[in-house]
Amino acid sequence: MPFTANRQFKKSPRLLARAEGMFYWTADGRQLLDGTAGLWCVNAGHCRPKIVEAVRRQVGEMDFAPTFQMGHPIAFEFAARVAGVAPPGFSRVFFTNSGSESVDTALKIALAYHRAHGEAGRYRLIGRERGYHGVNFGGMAVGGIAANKKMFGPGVAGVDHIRHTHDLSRNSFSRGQPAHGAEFADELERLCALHDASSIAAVIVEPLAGSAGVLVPPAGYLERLREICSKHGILLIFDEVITGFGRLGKPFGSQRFGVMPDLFTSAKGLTNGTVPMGAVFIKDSIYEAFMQGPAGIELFHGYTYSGHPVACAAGIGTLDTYAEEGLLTRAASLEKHWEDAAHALKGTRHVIDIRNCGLIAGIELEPRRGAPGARGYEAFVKAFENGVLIRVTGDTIALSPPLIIEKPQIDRIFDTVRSVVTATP
Ligand code: PXG
Repeated sequence: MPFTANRQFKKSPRLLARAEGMFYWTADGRQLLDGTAGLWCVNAGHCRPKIVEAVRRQVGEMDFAPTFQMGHPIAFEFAARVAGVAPPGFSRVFFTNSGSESVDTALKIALAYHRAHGEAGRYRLIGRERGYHGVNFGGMAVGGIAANKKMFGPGVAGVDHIRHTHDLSRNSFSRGQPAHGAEFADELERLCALHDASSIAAVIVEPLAGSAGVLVPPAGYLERLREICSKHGILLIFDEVITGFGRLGKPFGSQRFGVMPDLFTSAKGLTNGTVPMGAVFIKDSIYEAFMQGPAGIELFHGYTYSGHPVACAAGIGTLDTYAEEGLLTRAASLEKHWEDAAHALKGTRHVIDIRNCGLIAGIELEPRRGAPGARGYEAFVKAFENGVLIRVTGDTIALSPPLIIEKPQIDRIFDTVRSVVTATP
């Protein structure tokens, strides 16, 4: 099972059998309030009629069509629609089937772009400690979570990392962007000096690091990264698999933080989690550079299921739902209530930090001595038994509900977290 302790799970399985709106139902019929939008993906809530109907229609009309040297109208229709919600200047989209594939695709586009415009010597890829970019070889290499790498050998050559941005001693209990740490971006200058900037193709970061425990970028940090990348001709890639599609109160994290990358990845909220799909958004000038190259296939890359018709239909139904209900900006109107509810947990037993941005919160618990992760896992199990689905990564509780959530449901999530954490030894 994916990222699951199989033996532990099979002793007492947790099975979800049905979902609607803000709720799941377990196989034995218990209702659960969804505090995690599935796995950060069901931004419009579960089983929304427009999406269900669009998928149903498409699967009956054309189930699959070949994608190499062929196309189908709905893929172009969805590409145009989704580019319409992206920041200006990103009118080109490459479809994949997951966040991991989006990351590896974006890294390959970065390398191929430099070759296309005469800088084939740029081959290095820079990631960040505590970054999560999925599980394929490229994403694993630039990722910065040690446990994700340790079983799998040396991986991709030419990769280095800048330090993470977590700084509990200066920034604990920050509301929104922490005040300290813009200077952590200067590490990129150090790597430019070490490796020679002209060998570096791209830097990839999550605008807000999700899986590593909700690390909000310090004020000025992303601006600084952008500045250094521009200065040295390095492409900046934002991994927006979690931050995309309204999670931070704007359609994309780049818009929330006011810093534009050169490429960005997405998945999850792209189809509301209904059908697996990812997309890489590409700055127009990068696309144009490929179109100046020799005749033939400009980017030698693609998947059987790139732009799968049923996924595109789900995506169109998703965008319709987001638009009708204003969901790509709704988090902004709930953010104050969410932030206050989260920070009201300050002083709760075991809680050593609370972080928030948009409709995301991270509540860090002090690890139990000699058993890191145990306290977080027990809180998760207790919350599940109490009818609320939360997510833990190590000892940090990460909350990211569907963007249709109502204020009383926000209160219920944090009340439950308070009681289960308090009751955890
Ligand atoms: N990039 C980022 C930033 C992600 O968060 C991926 C890439 C990979 O996506 P796929 O679709 O290949 O899984 C992710 C995935 C969690 C959690 O609870 C986060 C993810 C997946 C599962 C659990 O933190 N993020």
